[in-house]
Amino acid sequence: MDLKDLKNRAEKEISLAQNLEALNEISKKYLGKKGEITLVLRSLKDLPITERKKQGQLANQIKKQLEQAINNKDFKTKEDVKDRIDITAPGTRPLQGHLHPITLVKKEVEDIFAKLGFETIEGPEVEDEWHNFDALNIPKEHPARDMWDTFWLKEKGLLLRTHTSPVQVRYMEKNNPPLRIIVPGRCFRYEATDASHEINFYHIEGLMIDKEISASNFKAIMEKFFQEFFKKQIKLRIRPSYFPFTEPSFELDLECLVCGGKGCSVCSKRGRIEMAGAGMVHPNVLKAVNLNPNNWQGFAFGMGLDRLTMMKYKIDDIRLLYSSDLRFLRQF
Ligand code: FA5
Repeated sequence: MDLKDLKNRAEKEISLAQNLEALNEISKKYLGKKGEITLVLRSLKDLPITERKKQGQLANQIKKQLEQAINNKDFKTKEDVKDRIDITAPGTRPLQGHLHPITLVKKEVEDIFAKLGFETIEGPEVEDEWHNFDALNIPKEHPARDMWDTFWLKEKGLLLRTHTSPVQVRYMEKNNPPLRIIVPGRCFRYEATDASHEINFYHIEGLMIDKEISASNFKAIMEKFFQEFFKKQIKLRIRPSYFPFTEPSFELDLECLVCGGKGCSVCSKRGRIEMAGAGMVHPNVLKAVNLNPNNWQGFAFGMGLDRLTMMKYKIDDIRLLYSSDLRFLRQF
């Protein structure tokens, strides 16, 4: 038998096979029990020894080649290959969002104050004049109203709150001391923006009312908070200031951690940044919520949450926090 001819025929048939069924037929025809190659191999024994060896080698070689050609046969058209799903390929991760840096810091602040016994409270962003000003000892026409550039709403007497201090009043109206709360929240001011000022920013208000509370309680709580928050000793400065709803009033400055105290655009080259306004709650505020200032005292503070975030992550412009720039946000 002409083994080369057999090989050529088989290869041609394999290449023309359109489906698995046809291929199985070909396999049977050449390699099956009664297949052509099988028969050749079986008939070798009748050949003289030298011929047997030669034919045997060739027949085995052709058998292997045909088996390989059958195994490698691919019926897929080009279209099929394109659409084929490779289940072993590594998957692409679905895009997943994450918390904004201000939210991360807000949560951390809440956790630290919770350990110090402060409950987290919220209040409305649209406020009335009584809670934002009058009850905080800032009557109409009082020059102190100019301390906060206000977005007034068309509806009379309503505004976008300029600070979270009105929530102190709202809480004291409904709850009896002793009290320990913090109030994270959004504030709005009609002012020019720069590296450390936005028209929309966040405060964390703090209020502690009890018997025999003094400024040293405030200092101790703030020192503890900053140490926990920055995980290191931070230089604080408490200096006298003025707020109509506290007496005495302070301002709390932090060494600027963006420049390490050298001076930069965030701290206006001062090396320190103003983090919070604070003071001992004014007797008039306690009276406005029907508490007797002879029995109760306390401290309050309003801390800039954005600035805290900037110090923590060394962000050199507050406007980045509101830019929605994914290149910035993906770093957190
Ligand atoms: C107040 O708003 C007072 N309500 C704080 C207070 C509360 C005093 C309780 C006494 C008792 P002030 O306007 O200074 O204070 O704002 C407090 C902090 O908010 C500032 O120290 C600063 O860290 C931050 N802050 C103020 N204005 C802006 C702004 N435009 N952008 C970003 N952060 C600001």
